[in-house]
Amino acid sequence: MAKSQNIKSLDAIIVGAGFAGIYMLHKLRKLGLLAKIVDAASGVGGTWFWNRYPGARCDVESMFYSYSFDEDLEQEWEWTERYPAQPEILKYINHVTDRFNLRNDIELETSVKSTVYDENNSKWIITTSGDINFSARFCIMATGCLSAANIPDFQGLKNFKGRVFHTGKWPHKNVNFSNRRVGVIGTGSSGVQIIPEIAKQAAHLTIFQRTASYVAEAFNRPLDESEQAKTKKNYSEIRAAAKKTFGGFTNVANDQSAMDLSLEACREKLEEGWQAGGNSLMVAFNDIADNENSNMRAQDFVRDKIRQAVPDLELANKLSPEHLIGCKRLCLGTNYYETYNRDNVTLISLGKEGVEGLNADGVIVQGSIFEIDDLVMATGFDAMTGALSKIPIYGKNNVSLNDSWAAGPRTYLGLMTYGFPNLFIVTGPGSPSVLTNMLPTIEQHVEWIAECIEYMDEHNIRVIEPYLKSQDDWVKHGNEIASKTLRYSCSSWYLGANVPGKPRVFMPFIGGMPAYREKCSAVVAMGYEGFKLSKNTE
Ligand code: N01
Repeated sequence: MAKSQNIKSLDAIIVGAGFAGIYMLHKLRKLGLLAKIVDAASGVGGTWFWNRYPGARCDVESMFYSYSFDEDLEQEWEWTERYPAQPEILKYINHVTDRFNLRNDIELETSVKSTVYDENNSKWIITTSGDINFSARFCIMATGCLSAANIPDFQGLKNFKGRVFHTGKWPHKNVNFSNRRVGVIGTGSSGVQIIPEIAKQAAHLTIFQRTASYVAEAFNRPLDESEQAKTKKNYSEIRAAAKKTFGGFTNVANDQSAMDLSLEACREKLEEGWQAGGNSLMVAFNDIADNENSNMRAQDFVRDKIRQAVPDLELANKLSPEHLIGCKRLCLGTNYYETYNRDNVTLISLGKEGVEGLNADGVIVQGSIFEIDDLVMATGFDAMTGALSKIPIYGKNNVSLNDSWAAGPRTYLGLMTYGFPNLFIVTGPGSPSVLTNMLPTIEQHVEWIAECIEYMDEHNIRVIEPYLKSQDDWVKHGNEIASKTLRYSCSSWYLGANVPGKPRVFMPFIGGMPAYREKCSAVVAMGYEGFKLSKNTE
C-alpha cells in the first residue's frame, strides 16, 4: 500500500500512454478533471513505442489508423504511405500529445505496482515505481490488447550465448544483423514483417515455423497529395460508413457468397480482392469468415499464390497453411513468401512439438542443433488480458482481478467488471477491440467513458459498477455468438491458445461493431442499464 505522504489526489488515473490513454487524458481534461497518465515506457505510443522491430508497420491504412475526434488534426496531418511504418505512427502520436499539450500530465518511466480499491472512500490507490503514488476516483486501464510480450519458456534459453530479442520489446538502437546467423521463432504478423528485413542483412536466416500463416500481399505504396486531399474532403462520410461495417474498416464486403459463383468467377473476384491489397481478400465475399466452403475457396486461392511465389514445391507446401483462413488474424506482408527463395534463408517446420529447447549454440529441433548467433522471438503476446494480469489489481473485498478472471475474463461490454467499481477498461475483453480497426474502437470507448463520468457528476453519482447478472448475460451472449463462428475453431490468441495454461475463452466480442455500438448507446439511453449507480450520499 502507498505511503500516505506520497499520495497525490486526482480525479482519474489512466494507465498507458498509447492511443487510448492519450485520447482519454484529452477528454477528461476537457471535462475539467484532474487526470494523469502513468506509463512504464520512456515515451508515448504504447504498442508503437515498443514494437520498433525492422519492418514494423500497421496493417490498417494510415488515413484510417488515425484519430477522428479533431477535424483540424485530421486535415493537417500528412501520411506518407498507404500503410504506416512504426516510426511514422510514433511521430503522429507524439504530434497529437504536443498539439493538445498533454505531456505535462504524463508520468513516463513509471510503472504501476498495484491498484487497490479503498471501499471506505470509493477511491483507487495506485502505487507506482516512481516517487509519487496516486489516489483517484476513477482508474482507467488503457493498457492495450497486445502489449504483454509472450516469451515462451524454452528449455535452456538462458544457456544460449547469443543475443536474444522479442519483436514486442525491441531495443531502442539499431540492431545490426550483418554477418550474423539469425534464428526467428514465430511466423505471425510480426514474424511476417521482420523476416524479409532480416533476410536482406543476415549471413543466414533460419525460420522456425510451428504454424504456417496466410499472408496477403499488402501492396504498400507512397500516398500522393491528391489521394490524401480526396480522402480528407470526404473524411467524415468515409469514417461514418466504416462504422457500419463489421470491423470498422473502410472496405465494405461484397454482398455475395463465394459459393454463388462458378469456381472460375469466384477466383476472379478473389484476385480482385488480392490486388486491392491488405484485408480486401477477406471481404471479396460476405461469407469467407463464416462459411466453410467459401473459406476453402479462399484458402485454395492463397495456397496457389504461395506456389506461384515459391517454385520449390516442397518448400511451398511447408509454407502453405492448412487451417481456415481468417481464423487466426490474416497477416499482411511484402515479399514474405518470396523471401524463402533466397539462398541465405532456411525454413524449419517444427510440427506440433515445437522447439525442443536451446543450448549455448542455438535452437534444438527434434535432436538437431541449428547454430545461430542471434535469436529473434516473434512469438506474439499474452493478448487482451496479459497487461492487466501483470498489475496486482484489488477490487471490493480485496478480491484480485486475476482471481476474478481465473477461468477467463468476465466483463460487462468489455468496459467494466463486477467487483471493481469505477475501474474502466478501454477495449477490454468482451468488446470488439482486436477484431476491428482499433482507432475508431478506442475512440468509441473513450467517448463512452468520458460521457459516463460526465453523467455521474451531473447526477451526483459517486460510484458505477456493473451488476453481476448483466455481466453474466453479456459474457453468455458473447460466448453464444462466438461458438457459432469458424474463428472459434482454431488455436489463436483470440482464444488465449498461444499461452500455455491460459483459459480458452474467445475474448473479443464477435457480434460486430454496429451491434456493439448500438448496445452501448442503448445502455446509456436507458440510464446506464445493467450498471449499479450509487449516489454520493449512499
Ligand atoms: O503474434 P502471433 P504476432 N514455439 O501470436 C509462434 C498484431 N500485430 O506478434 O501459430 C514455436 O500472431 C506462433 O505459432 P502458432 C496483430 O493483431 C499487427 O505475430 O501458435 N512457435 C506464431 O507463429 C497480430 O495478430 C501487426 O503455432 C511459437 C508466432 O509465434 C498480433 O499483433 C504487426 C511458440 C506468434 O504469432 C500478434 O502478432 C504485428 C512456441 N512456443 C502484430 N509460441 C500489423 O499491424 C508462439 N509461437 C501488421
